[in-house]
Amino acid sequence: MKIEAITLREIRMPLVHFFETSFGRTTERRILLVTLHTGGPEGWGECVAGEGPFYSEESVDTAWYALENYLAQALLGKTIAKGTEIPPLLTRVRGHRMAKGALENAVWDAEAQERQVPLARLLGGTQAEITCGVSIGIQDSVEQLLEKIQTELSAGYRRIKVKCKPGWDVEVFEKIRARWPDILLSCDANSAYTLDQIEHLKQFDRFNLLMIEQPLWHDDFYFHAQLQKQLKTAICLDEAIHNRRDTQAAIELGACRIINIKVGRVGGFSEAVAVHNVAQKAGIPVWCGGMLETGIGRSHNIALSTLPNFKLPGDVSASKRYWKEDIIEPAVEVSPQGFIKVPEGVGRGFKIKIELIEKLTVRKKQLANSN
Ligand code: OSB
Ligand code: MG
Repeated sequence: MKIEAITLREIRMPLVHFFETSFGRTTERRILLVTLHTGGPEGWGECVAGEGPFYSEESVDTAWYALENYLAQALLGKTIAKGTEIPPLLTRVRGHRMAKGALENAVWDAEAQERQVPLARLLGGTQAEITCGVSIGIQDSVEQLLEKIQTELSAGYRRIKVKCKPGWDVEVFEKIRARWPDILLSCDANSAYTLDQIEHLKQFDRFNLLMIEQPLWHDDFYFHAQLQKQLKTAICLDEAIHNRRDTQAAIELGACRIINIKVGRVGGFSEAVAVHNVAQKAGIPVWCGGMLETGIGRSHNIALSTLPNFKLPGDVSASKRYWKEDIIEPAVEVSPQGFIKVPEGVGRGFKIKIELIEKLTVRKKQLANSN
């Protein structure tokens, strides 16, 4: 495919319900979408950067800056056969993984259409359905949290993950376990603790949690390894894993027993598959994380989750948990048993609702080579 032009656009979409983590509350998403114009099929990618640099260093605005000034320029006018050709073209720019991921994934999205295969198959996927969990943010009261958990269990979700932070942890887990002693339950701290709180963190072992996600610093393996030695509960790393080398280093150090893969956090599908492979070789299960994506990112997460070492339920859930109306059709749906059936059609398997996207667009820029 020849990359003839690239459109960057920002859309705004209010969340059905606010989402709160240890680093803050989101009520409306700003989402950067990338469209690749190739002469053939159009490729779409979603940048998962947040509104501010709180989950990682990136934000919608830094991603726009990197894409407009450097990353798009590296691809415009080039003829590309495969998504795997993209990372070497972008390595001159350091970091900006979420921006790079949006661009690379748009190439895979177009490539799957061009080759007339499902995106899941192009990535090497083998699973026909994926197992779904939910991530439930910090609520205004524990009662509200319990109500939300009840709703999600009734909808069929097979793993409940609750966000936690000091003051919203052990007492909350007590109440959850009192009502549901046996559900698959995990927690995500988004780096809310330090090693000084090790005695407190050891109390988490009482609740038979599937894992505790990123309890310590966002950029740390060493102290997570120390913590893991003293905890029965498996540590899962999210923020700290940026690539396959991090994966290997974290595993060799004993910093985690599980890895969360977010395709944007590692810079695109090529690196996500590489992280998956390193973990698989080491016998470490992975699962697919979420970043409050619209249907475009969601469809890409579904495709990635079909790889064989995605052995634990992911944070890939139904469109309606986040959006009144999603920007793809059909919307992503989860069966009453808690599975998403992977689309068998060509490409991402969901159509783009371009009219709706145009209505939601607050800025848009088409980039093309002048020669
Ligand atoms: O740490 O997994 C996280 C959302 C925003 C930023 C970080 C995280 C999350 C989630 C949401 O947990 C998962 C989802 O999209 O359902
Ligand atoms: Mg997380």
